[in-house]
Amino acid sequence: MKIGITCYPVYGGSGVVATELGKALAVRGHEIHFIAYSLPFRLSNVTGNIFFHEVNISSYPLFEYPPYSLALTSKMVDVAKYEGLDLLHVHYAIPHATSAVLAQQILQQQQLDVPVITTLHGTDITIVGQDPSFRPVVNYSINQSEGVTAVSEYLREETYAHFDVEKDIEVIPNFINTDEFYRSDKDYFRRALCPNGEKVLIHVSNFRPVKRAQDVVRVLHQLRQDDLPVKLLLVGDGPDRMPSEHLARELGVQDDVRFLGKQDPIMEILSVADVFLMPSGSETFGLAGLEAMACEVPVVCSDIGGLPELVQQGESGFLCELGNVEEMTARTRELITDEALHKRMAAAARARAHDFDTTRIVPQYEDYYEAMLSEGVPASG
Ligand code: GMT
Repeated sequence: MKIGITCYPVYGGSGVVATELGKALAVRGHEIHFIAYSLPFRLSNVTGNIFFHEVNISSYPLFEYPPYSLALTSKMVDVAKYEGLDLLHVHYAIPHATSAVLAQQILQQQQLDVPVITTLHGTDITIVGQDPSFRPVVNYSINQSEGVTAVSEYLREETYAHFDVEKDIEVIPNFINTDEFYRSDKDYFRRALCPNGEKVLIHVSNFRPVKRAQDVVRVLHQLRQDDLPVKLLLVGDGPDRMPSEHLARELGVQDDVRFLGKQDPIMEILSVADVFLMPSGSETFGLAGLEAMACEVPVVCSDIGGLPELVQQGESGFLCELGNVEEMTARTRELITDEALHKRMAAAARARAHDFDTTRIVPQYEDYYEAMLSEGVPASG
């Protein structure tokens, strides 16, 4: 198949999933055309049957807000027509689904049928998509897509609860290539970070308020109050980074926290960690948690959203009441002080990651594409 994929190419889970999907589909013989405003960050080079089409936006004095969605639509039309795409698969509804639906309608006028599949990822449904300034457009774009997938059961139910969607939403969970993503020996890095053999907690996010990064600093503080030898690595950047830095200083734990900023070699960093902390207020799947689990790092997270579909309570991690720092601290303490428990849960985390291996999940997308193509594109309107 010739598949057009659109995603946010920057730091973020939906872009990672879209990119890894494109790479895995290319390995399976499909021709993949990424359409985005820059090269997706996990797609370092474009080779063989993977192509990249950059969306350029012309500036014009009238455009206080350059219309990216329209430039994207035009690029989709162009690529679909001249590369002969079989379908467009867009990740994150805003504005990708809308651009794709419009592109499809333009192509239909030229007697070209290019079905649109929209994968819903998270805040496109749970937060920003529900804002009155977007909701009618998101609703329309979901309904006009031939196929709609969601990354968890939770997200599927949220979509039905908050939007007027009647069509079936297929749940296809996120995935990871466990052959390429695994814990490796990074002892020199660990010794440099923890010269006295301290345990390592890690948090990876884009530091938006929904990630509750300050709770992670509070967990560290409580553990240090008990004199537990522990360090905290914070990976990523965003609006809550500075408040988290301030909090670390205010609580006097700044020497035990390292803010690493945005990092690409995430597997190497996860390889020195003992516990992954994810106190999020909303999380439809928790891809960062899956990456940690693939590196044998048990997850201590909020018991919300799609996280219970990923983390098995007491086996591969601990699900805690949202915002309950004491509970998260207690669970983390158990993991860093009980070697046998940690060993068992680290192995269970890796085993759980295998359940979401690329080889199990990517064929589900292929089957879904084939079903969409064989059913044909219904006439619009
Ligand atoms: O929806 C977002 O906030 C952004 C999105 C992203 O691009 O990182 O994250 C969501 O999609 C990820 C990939 O499917 C999921 O693993 C994340 O749980 C989800 N984030 C939230 O629901 C907050």
